[in-house]
Amino acid sequence: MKRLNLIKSLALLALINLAFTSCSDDDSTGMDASLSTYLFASNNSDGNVTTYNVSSISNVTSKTLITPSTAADGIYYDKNNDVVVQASRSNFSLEGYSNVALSMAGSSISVGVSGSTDMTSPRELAVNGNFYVVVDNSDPDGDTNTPDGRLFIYSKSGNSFTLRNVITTDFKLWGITFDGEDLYAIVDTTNQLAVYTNFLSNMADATLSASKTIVVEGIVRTHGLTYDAMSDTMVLTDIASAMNGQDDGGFHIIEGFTSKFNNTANGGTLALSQQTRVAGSSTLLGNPVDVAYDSATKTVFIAEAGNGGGRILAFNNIGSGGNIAPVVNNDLASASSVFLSKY
Ligand SMILES: [Ca+2]
Ligand SMILES: [Ca+2]
Ligand SMILES: [Ca+2]
Repeated sequence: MKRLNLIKSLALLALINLAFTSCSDDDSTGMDASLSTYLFASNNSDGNVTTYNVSSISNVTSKTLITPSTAADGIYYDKNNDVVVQASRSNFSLEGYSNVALSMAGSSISVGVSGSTDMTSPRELAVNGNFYVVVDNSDPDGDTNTPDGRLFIYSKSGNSFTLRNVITTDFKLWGITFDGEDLYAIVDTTNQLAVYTNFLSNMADATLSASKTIVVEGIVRTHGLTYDAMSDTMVLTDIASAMNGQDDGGFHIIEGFTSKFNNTANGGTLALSQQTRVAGSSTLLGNPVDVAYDSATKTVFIAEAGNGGGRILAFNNIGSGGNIAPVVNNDLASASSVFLSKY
C-alpha cells in the first residue's frame, strides 16, 4: 500500500515537473529568439480566431478563441494593444477582441473595439496607422455586368471604429495591402494587380479608378496578396478556377517588387520569368484565398479555403518554386485570412 502511494506520488511529481518543464521551455524559446512569431487566422466556418505559434516551424502550436461571430475574414493583430481585429461576415462590422495573448485556448473573447454595421460582404482588411480599410465584395450597383466593389475606410479611436468614407472601385475586389501610403488591390476574376497611390488622401465618398494596373503573367485568377517592405517582396495567390478547390491553385513571389512594378507600364505585363511560382498537386493549393510572408525565414503562409475543406499551410525552402509540399499543414475549416506578427 505504502509502495503504491509512493509510486503515485512519484508519478504526480513527474507530471508537475513535466508541466513546469514545458512552461519554461516555451518561455526560454521566446527569450532566446527575442521575439516569437505568431500567425493569426480567421475562418468562415465558425468565425473563431485561431493563433499559431510558428516560431519553430517544425513544432507549431495553436489555440482557438471563441468569438461572437459565426463567419469572418480580414484578420489583423494590433500587438501594441493586444487586440485582434477581424471583419465579421455575420455581424457585418469590424470587431476588435481584447486581451487575446493572455486568453486560454478555448475561452471566449469579447468585442472591446466595435464598429458600425455598414458592410454587406466584408473581406480583406488593410491597416495604416489608425486607419482600417475593409474590402466589401458585394455588387454596389446591383448590376452584375459592371465590375465594381467598395473600400470602407474606418478610423480607430478608443474603443470604436468610425466610418470616415467609402471608395467605390471600377473593378471587383478581394485582397488589399498597404505599401506605405499606397494601397495595392488585386483585380478579382483576373490576373491583374492595381495600385491606388496616396490612397488615404481620398477623404470623401467617391468612385475612384486605380492609379495603375498591371497583368501578372502566369496567374489565372489572383485573390490574396501581401507586401513585405523590409525585403521589398510581394506575394500573390492564384486560385485559378474557383470551382476547383483541390489542386489548381498556387502563389507567386516577386522579389525586388518596387522596381519590377515601376518598370511595368500601366496595362503592361510583369513577366513570369521575374517571379517564382509554386503550384501543383503536392502543394495542397486549390483556392488559396490569403497569404502572409515572413521575410526573415522566407516562409509563405497560406489560408487555403478549398483543399480538404480548409487548411493553414506554410512553405519554405522555396528556391525556384514548382510543385513543392508544405512544411506546415493544419486543418482549418473554410480558412479565410491570415496575418503574421512578431512580439
Ligand atoms: Ca456591378
Ligand atoms: Ca481553384
Ligand atoms: Ca491577410
